[in-house]
Amino acid sequence: RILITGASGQIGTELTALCRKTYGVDNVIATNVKAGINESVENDGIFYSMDVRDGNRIYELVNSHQIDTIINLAALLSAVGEKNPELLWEVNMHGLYNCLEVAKDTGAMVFTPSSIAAFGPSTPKMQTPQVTIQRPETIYGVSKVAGELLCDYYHKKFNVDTRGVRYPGLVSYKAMPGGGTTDYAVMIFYEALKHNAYTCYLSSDIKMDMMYMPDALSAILSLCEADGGKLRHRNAYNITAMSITPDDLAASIQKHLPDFRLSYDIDPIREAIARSWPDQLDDHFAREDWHWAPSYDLEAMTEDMLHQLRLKLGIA
Ligand code: VAH
Repeated sequence: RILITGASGQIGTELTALCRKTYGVDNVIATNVKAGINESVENDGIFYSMDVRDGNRIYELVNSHQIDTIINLAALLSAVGEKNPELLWEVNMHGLYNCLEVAKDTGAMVFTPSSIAAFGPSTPKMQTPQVTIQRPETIYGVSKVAGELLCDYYHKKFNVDTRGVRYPGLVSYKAMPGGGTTDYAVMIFYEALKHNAYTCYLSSDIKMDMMYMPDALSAILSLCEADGGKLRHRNAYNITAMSITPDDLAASIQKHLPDFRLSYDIDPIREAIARSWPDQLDDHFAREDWHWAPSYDLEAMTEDMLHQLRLKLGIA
């Protein structure tokens, strides 16, 4: 059985539904620090409100539900974390520590995502290697590097089966993003359909790795189902699907909405964070070790996002 933390977040909402469909509703225990966030997560299967800072509670649920896989998504993201570094450290680090401690005692696997935010300004920007300099300058990035190292430590020292990927920015239409630096890549679609215009808080030339949510979800299932003996890395594999700028995204939208206009009103904080991240990752280890292969490129993502959001927003 699978325990998901942060199940009502941008990734968690869709991962919970996919795991319930793939593995059976009764084999997925969804948890989130707060209830009342997402109807389907809370009503379409087993749900508990749970704070990952409460290690005993995690232990209780893992034991009582015979959990063999913990997917730990509970986290504060980059932009919101800069406003509350203490809370981020408690949730992102102590929450992960609690999951690893429970896994050490119960034998459960722990999947927890890292991010391109685990890299910093001194990291090579293009074809960013799997193993390279990691000196991030956000508390979120620090928690991601520390989390990667903590997971590798638990794997090496206590033989805990830890696995993870470094996510790029994630684009999706079901749940809203959680206060990251890449949220523009989601909001632009909502604004394009509602107002045929969007004012972006990042500069037009900021190139970052991005990925459509269906690919992000299949990466979790593929990596968790992979033969552990074939994994040359644990935390965390570089994965990417596209490397784009806000201008690239606007041009792709304009193929469907010719009059869409993108303007800029730079947010210096999120601009500085985005500029500190790589432009394009090298993800060949993931492609070789567990057959990572994204299905959506920019054009396919744009087409599906606009189609799905038209349905969601009731726009013709
Ligand atoms: C953020 N969406 O913006 C997250 C992600 C690569 C960025 O980690 O903080």
